[in-house]
Amino acid sequence: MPSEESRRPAYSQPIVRRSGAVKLDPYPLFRSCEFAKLFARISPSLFCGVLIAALAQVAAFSQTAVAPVPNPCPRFAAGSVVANPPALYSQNGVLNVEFSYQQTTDSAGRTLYCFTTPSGLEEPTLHVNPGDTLNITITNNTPASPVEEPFNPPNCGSTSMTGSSVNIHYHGTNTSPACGADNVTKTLINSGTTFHYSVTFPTNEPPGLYWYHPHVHGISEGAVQGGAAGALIVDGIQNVQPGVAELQERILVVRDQPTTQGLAESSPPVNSPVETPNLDLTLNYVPGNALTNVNTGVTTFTPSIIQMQSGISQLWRICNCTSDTILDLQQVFDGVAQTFLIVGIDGVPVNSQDGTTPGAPITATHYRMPPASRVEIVVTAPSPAVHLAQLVTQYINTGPNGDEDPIRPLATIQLVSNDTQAFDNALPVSSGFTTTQQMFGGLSNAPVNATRTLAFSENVNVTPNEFFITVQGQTPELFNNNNPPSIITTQGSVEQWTIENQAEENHEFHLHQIHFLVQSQNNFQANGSQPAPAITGQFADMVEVPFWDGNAGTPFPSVTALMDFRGTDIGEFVYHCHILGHEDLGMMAIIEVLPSASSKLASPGSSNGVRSAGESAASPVPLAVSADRSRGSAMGQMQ
Ligand SMILES: [Cu+2]
Repeated sequence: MPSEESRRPAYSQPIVRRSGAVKLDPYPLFRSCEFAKLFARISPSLFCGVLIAALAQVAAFSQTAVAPVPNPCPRFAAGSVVANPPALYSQNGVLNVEFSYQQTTDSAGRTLYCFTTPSGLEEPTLHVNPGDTLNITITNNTPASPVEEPFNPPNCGSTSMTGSSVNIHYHGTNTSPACGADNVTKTLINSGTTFHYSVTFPTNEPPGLYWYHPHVHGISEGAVQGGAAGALIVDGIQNVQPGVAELQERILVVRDQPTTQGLAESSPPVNSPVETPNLDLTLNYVPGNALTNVNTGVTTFTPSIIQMQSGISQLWRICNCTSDTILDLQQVFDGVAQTFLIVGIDGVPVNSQDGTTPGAPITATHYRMPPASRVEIVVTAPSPAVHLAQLVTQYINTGPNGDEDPIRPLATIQLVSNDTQAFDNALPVSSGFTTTQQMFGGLSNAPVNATRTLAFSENVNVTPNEFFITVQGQTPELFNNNNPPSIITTQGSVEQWTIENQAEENHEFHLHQIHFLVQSQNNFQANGSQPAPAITGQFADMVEVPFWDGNAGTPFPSVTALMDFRGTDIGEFVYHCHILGHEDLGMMAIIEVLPSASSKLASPGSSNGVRSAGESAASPVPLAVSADRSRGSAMGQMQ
């Protein structure tokens, strides 16, 4: 990485950076690759990534334990320049990775978690091509803790969940939910054990930004807040969005963590700037440094620094890799929201799946990001005449029971005359679009085999609160890994689901293994929310359903989507709210996709009528009154 002295800002920065702040260096080997610039005119990050991947392969893939690394989970100081994460690239169809899962405690007393390679790369961006296989050997090197919950057979890895168990979800990927692949319902990797993942990507996997993170029910929020999450990229977006070919790629991973002060968030929510956020944000591990004046209640932030050359356009691949925080991103120059081009949503190039043409970008001035969502945008650097250029997240009204997500700057854009940092380009030249890349092609015109209504609901009269996601007609039940499926469908089917929110806070719908086509966002305005821009008509794996206002006469907000089970993925997997604090407290359930060869058409869906958009929400799903986690009578209603 170039020294700070080599970077001369083209204009004065209004943000004072804390002098003398200690900057940790999480990526020593990656930086040692800077010599590559002396020898290679290709992207230094590409060169280094290939080198590192080659070294990893030379190290011989084995089932032996991955040793812990010293001084794990380093983080940057507030106000640091944002660097791309280190990156690993597949070679000859395979990417072999070794991860040590570790934890430490920082100076603010927060527990940090990380996936680190033996050479010290923390949460590297994992690059694969469609059709590639990603092999990860992971050893859980965190301290052991007592058993909390035995898992019924069939097991995958360890057999009982503990407070230090871990597994990995390959979020958004259309990969198998079998043990050893993208399985979270049965996979447990306990302290001192080693597990081998082999995840094969479909040959028509949409090229774009995905991510990986721990997904053990009950402790996923803490693990993701601790920082154990990284970007996963299926390369080739330029083949579907030719306009991005040869742009510099910047990977921006937004994470969240408790504030250093550990203050409780403002309650009830008030508008910025006089509010205390639920959680602090970090951008590529540079913290936002939320500091609240306890006398005035005013919170201030320290933006990180993104350096750009004036006049240049870049592809920003942004992951909301937070545990709980909703973002509403905007690029603001001297108070004016800038127009940017959206080229990908949740890993799928926009406007790319139906028809015979490559994708076409969508213009927007802001983009709403539920936790776990991704957006890929083309942005242009400010001109030298701009005094303050920032990437901000707008204030989010998450409802009376929701978290505090205030307006705050994520980064200040600093103009430099010569941007010498490593970018993340893997395939800078388009090799051409083919319709075989349309994994979800024709979905909007496919016959619908079943319709279902699902509801988010809460019981806020108990501590901790209980959170449910329930198929209409069933009894709300807290998630348990031993629960049977709540929905059974068949491979090859297309279903229309309406997910409604009966709670007075926002929830964020996620379904593993497949994407869905967002058809409509219903009753948002009636409850004081606005439909999210750009997402209707696109394929997503995350969608937000905002809060219900609590009035019996107001219809529940809902989202209607087409669920695509025509792919190869069969078996059991989950759907849930991706505010992980809600998921950990029960807001998750299991779906089973039977193989198409089965003669049993198990889908009962057509009996679950979809509430029309204008229908009054007169009869919310009753809240469960007990936390009985055994198989309840509700399961008898499934089939
Ligand atoms: Cu939720």
